[in-house]
Amino acid sequence: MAFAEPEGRTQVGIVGAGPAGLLLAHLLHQQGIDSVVLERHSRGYVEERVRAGVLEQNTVDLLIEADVGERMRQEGLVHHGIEIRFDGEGHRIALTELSGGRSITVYGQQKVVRDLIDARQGYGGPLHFEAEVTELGDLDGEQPWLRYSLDGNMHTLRCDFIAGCDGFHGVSRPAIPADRVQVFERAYPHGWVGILAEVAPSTEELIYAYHDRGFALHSLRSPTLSRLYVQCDADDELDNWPDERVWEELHARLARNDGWTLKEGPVVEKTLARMHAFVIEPMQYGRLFLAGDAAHIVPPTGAKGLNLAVADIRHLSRALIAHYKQGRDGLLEGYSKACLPRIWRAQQFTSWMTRMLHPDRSDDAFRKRLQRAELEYLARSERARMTLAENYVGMPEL
Ligand code: RFL
Ligand code: PHB
Repeated sequence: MAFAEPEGRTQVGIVGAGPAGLLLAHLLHQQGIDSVVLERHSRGYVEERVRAGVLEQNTVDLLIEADVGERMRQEGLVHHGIEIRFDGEGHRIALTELSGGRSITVYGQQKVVRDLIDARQGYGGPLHFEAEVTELGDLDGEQPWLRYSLDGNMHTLRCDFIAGCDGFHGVSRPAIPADRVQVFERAYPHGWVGILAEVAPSTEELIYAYHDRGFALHSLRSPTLSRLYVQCDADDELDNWPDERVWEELHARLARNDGWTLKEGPVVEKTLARMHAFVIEPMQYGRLFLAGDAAHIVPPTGAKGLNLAVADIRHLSRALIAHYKQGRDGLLEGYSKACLPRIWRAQQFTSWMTRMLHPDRSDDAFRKRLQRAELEYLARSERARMTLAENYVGMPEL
């Protein structure tokens, strides 16, 4: 490589300042390992981006262990159950009781991101915003490098390892030769229109609702902010969803026979997300390691995406620490193998939740009956609810 441009060096080059990249940088720093984080968007953008809200027990435990859980402990809402609603009736899944004492915490992803950025800036760790990585090279050599633009100039960074934490649309995954990996993919015919509304949540626990008009979800962010979603078609457009239509559908789909009502408030954010499942195997090539959405995507129905990203980083950080501290590379070599069982468990769980809760225009009468039988089984059987609960809170041993 002969680029006439400023060169830098670090131990681990990290592409992307989402939860995966930021957490990795933090865990490495705690062990004295250097890294540089490069993020193509501005700080304001990544801190404001509204996304996930449900943290599994494993995720919460890791953030606390890593000393970045203080605000989450104060502001996060610990939940012990969720509701599955259909035919105007609610059915509680007692998550904690059915999972041997585990719970979930509702805490916005952008707050996790903000806590990690604050921690990184607190000790002056290199973290560059508006720094877009355009190319990765020598991934199967001893000294991989990446090129990025910053302040109108191109730079190169030589690394021992590169962590591709740049989400589904990043540059890291496409840098792996296509014949060295296998891709597993499924497009769903559904999307979700999501809103953030300035109104006290109308529920204490999350509500997942099945309705002939489509799925709806009532989630929350704080005592004064509600997060709500309605199912739409995958090829739908946000323009087709003015606020009034979103509320109308939410009222209809979340209706309960006992007169429960949904409170409305000003909509402060609205997005449309299409559903997609994706896994790349293996999640590594030479000295490049993929983590989080760069390596896998799940539909949001099981609330797993962020939690899987954190679980990948748990493995990757341990593997890099073993390399630098003990000179042992077994964990690095086995990184992908260690992550994949959890990823496929989450794929199966979210695929099941998605199929059970989303009616599809192309469903025939037989499939509709199967869907109903599945929901009624959940309402009747504690064993069925236990299966949902242990998957939803996350399985500690995976
Ligand atoms: P991210 O968060 O996408 O971060 C990747 C970062 O990389 C940057 N980047 C680049 N930087 C430099 N150079 C380049 N060439 C770059 N290309 C990209 C991007 O700008 C970005 O900042 O990936 P990460 O860290 O892997 O985190 C994954 C999670 O964000 C994602 O899985 C979750 O948000 C998914 N998800 C949910 N997960 C949960 O666990 N629980 C939930 O309740 C939940 N709800 C959701 C969700 C995702 C949703 N959407 C919008 C897809 C609800 C929704 C609606
Ligand atoms: C959210 O609060 O944004 C949320 C909650 C549960 C999900 C997906 C998203 O399954």
